[in-house]
Amino acid sequence: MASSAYTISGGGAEFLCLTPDPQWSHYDESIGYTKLSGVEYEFYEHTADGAAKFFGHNVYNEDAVCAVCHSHRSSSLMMPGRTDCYTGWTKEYSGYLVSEYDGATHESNYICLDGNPESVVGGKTNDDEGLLYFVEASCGKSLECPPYINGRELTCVVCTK
Ligand SMILES: [Ca+2]
Ligand SMILES: [Ca+2]
Ligand SMILES: [Ca+2]
Repeated sequence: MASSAYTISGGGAEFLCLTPDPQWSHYDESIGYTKLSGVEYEFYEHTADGAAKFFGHNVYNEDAVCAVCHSHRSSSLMMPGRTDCYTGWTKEYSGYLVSEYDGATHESNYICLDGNPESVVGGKTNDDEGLLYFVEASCGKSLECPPYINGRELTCVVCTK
C-alpha cells in the first residue's frame, strides 16, 4: 500500500494499492517532486501492544499490504460502522475504519482495514511515511450519539450484491 508521507502538505490524498510488477514509460531519476511512499500500521495510541487487542497480533510499524478483488456481483459498498452486511448483501470482509494520522499535513481517504491484517515481510522498521490510524466517533456536537459512542473505534464491512 502506498500514499504520500504524513508530513507532505500536498500530493495525492488516497491510499493506493500498487502492483508488484511496475512498468515504466519515459522517466528521469535525477529530477522530480511528488513522492509516493509506503504505508505502515501506526495506531500510536496502542503502541503498548501494537493494537493486538484489535487485530489479534502486534502490527505496530509493520508495512501495510492490500489487495484488489473482483466480484461477479455488480455493486460493492464499504459501510462504516458495521461488521455485518444487511440482508441481501454478501460480506466480503470486515474490520476497522482507518485513515491517515489526523495531525498529518494532508488529508487521506477512509479505508476499511481487514480485522486480521497482513504485513510486508521484513517491514517492522519505523518508517513514518504514510500512517494508518483508527477512526473513532466524536460525540457532543453534530454526530448523532447514540447510536454512536464517543471514543469508540469505528468498524467497517465491505459488502457486495
Ligand atoms: Ca515499517
Ligand atoms: Ca511508525
Ligand atoms: Ca478510542
